[in-house]
Amino acid sequence: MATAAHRIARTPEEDGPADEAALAVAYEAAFDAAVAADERIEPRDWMPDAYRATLVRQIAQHAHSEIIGMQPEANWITRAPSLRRKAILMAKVQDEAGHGLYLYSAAETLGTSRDELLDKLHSGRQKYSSIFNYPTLTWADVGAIGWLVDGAAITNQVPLCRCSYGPYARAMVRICKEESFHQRQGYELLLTLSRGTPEQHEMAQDAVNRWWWPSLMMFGPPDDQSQHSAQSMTWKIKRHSNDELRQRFVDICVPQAETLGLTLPDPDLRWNEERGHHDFGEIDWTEFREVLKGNGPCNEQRITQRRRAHDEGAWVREAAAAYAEKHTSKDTVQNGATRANNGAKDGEAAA
Ligand code: FAQ
Repeated sequence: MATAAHRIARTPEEDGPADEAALAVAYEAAFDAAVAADERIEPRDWMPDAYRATLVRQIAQHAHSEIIGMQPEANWITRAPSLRRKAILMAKVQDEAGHGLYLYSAAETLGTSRDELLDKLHSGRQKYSSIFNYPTLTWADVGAIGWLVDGAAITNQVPLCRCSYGPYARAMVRICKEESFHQRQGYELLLTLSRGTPEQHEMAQDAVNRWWWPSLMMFGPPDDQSQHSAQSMTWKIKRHSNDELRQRFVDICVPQAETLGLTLPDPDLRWNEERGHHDFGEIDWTEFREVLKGNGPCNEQRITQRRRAHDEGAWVREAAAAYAEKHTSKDTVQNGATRANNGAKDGEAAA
């Protein structure tokens, strides 16, 4: 079946001396038709420059969030209260590194390189999620991150599995499965604490008090201040607005908090029969903007640690590159030798 997608892989050069302006219009029309038909745009397809730039911006920010997000939880690996909890936490932190790698790979299909993206992160030219600029003060914070931060991430990311850009959408499928497991481990951890001693319960409540509002900020600015939402939704990169997803998250969390026996720190939180949703209090957008500007409690610590990890890992990257190079040349020599041998055998056979 001829789909709208078969048309955009050709480049102007392949099309010969045809009128370039007319071709540009045709490519754009084919791209719009593919998006409208809910087809996936793939790396070799023609796409508008602004669509490519938006994807690089969002995927890079997402990838950076995954790897910076390792830090607050890794802070507790050595102090996890049991071997079981330590093993679970190590696996989770490792998963986040894996998510970063899938996402950097997805960004690379758009013609950028991982080095370039990391350089932009390290020099402050690209963002990572505001949430990771808050400290993990107690063990209960590991639970609150799993329940609320991974929970918010899933709410935001499940619709991204239907993103119009193929490599990003496919990466999100696997990431969401893992995040869902992370969310449950956080929930189970908090439930254990909440049902434990009064001190443990208090620790769980304190963590929820500190992580609730920053988790709501993860969804981005309110719709009327979100500069990218409208265009990203037209391109079907985003499927829902920031406020829609934030509302969905609040509605999911309220009954979960009741089961946990914990209170969400918002006196204005109540069910609105008419809207069929929970009303909730005003988010402190000044705090959000300050964190984005670099003035959150841990911004400096996070980026310093990231730069240090990158510098200290230089020898690993060099060793891996040297190993790959050695194997490529060995393979080339071996393949050459095999071809020569085969040639000799052929020669013998011919003789
Ligand atoms: N933090 O016009 P919009 C995770 C920026 S992964 C920092 O609404 P957009 C896993 C935004 O970039 C968490 N910056 O933008 C995990 C833009 O600035 P720019 C990360 C924010 O793109 C769990 C400006 O504000 N998830 O947690 C934030 O349409 C546990 C205007 O905003 C993703 O990245 C923020 N919270 O919508 C790991 C999901 N919000 O770029 C470890 C993919 C907004 O013009 C442990 N991303 N900004 O300079 C998205 O869905 C979108 O990019 C939004 C923002 C929804 C974040």
